[in-house]
Amino acid sequence: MPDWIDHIAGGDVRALARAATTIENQAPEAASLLRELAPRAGHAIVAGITGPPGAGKSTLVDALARAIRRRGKTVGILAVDPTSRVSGGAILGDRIRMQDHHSDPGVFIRSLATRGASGGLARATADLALLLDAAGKDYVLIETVGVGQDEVEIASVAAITVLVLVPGMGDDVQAIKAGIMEIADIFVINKADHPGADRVEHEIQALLTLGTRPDGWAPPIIKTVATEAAGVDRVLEAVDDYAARRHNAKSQVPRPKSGFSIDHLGVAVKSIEAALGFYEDQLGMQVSMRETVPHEKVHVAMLPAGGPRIELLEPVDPDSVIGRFLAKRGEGLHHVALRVPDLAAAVERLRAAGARLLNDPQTGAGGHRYVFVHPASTGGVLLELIQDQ
Ligand SMILES: Nc1nc2c(ncn2[C@@H]2O[C@H](COP(=O)(O)OP(=O)(O)O)[C@@H](O)[C@H]2O)c(=O)[nH]1
Ligand SMILES: [Mg+2]
Repeated sequence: MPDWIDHIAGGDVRALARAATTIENQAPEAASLLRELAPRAGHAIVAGITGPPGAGKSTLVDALARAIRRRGKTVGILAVDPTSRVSGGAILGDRIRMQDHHSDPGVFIRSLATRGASGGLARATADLALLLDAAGKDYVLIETVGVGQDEVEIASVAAITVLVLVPGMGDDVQAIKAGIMEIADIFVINKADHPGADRVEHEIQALLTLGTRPDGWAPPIIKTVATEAAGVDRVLEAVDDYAARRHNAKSQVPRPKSGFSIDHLGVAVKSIEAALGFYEDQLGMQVSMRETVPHEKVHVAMLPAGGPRIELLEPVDPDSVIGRFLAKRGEGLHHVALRVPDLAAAVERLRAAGARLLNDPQTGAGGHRYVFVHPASTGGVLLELIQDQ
């Protein structure tokens, strides 16, 4: 196993292909493989490219891959088609089109089609994205057909969602699944060589004026002709911009500059997919972000709820903080995260009063300083204190 991991991380294409098959087939060694890979992931820019069939997603992904390679970066591509339940024909088409990348070790391509439940496909997509990330790919592009809830789920595996629309859809834009519209970080109007691109643009603009996003990001609308790679560099730049912004500002919600505020409620669950069956499907909330935090061995899904968020936490490994919590206490509220105006002062006061701090203030992945306070000191709930910025 350690050899295999080294080969994967070292960019060995055959080791990577074998690992992808192992994960896709949920072979017995898949779980331990993912466990070993998780700490190496977290560097790739993971973007979902979604939209209706025939919009030009594959063509765009192909052009993006070329643009990425021209910049000397590497890319993994996952073509996920939940609609090809029977024929798998669309996927085959993608394979053929992308064949000329095959001699390039800097491009890795996998197609996935539905085998069982949609949750299973989303899980497999997430796991393969983690693999490609851990294998050192600079970008992971996930192509999915965007027509229903399954696809929203798959798209939400990605940190960035690019929604591809085409002219002639003007009237349909309103009708497009609201869920998909809402998760779009970047709008692409492909086939801009066809008449009607301006009209779709206006429709999207009109929708965007209906509200502002809590993170302040104004989704750009970019016209492309993917077959000629026109506008594709702008799409890649927008992806980079959004990735950089997310990286710099993990805390996306504007908050009062003084006083305390709830940042999130951490809920430990056995399966994020299963929990989203409630929060998304039944309740109608929308995941804003999903990621895996390798050093904490946890999958995270964020559900915005006004300013604060509900943070679903699924262990990557039973031998982890959340894994152990589940074993001991079962599913439920794991912690409350509170933003404080002055973390250093709060820590000083708490220490002086004899409160049990679980760590010295440290800096998290998003650059924020935080400390955990033991439930014994807080009235029974694990409390995370985060320095408000
Ligand atoms: N005219 C025109 N055709 C395009 C453009 N992009 C893709 N196509 C064509 O549209 C068809 C569907 O493209 P494809 O990438 O397979 O769409 P997907 O189903 O969204 O992956 C193919 O015949 C492409 O050559 C474009 O910008 N302009
Ligand atoms: Mg396609």
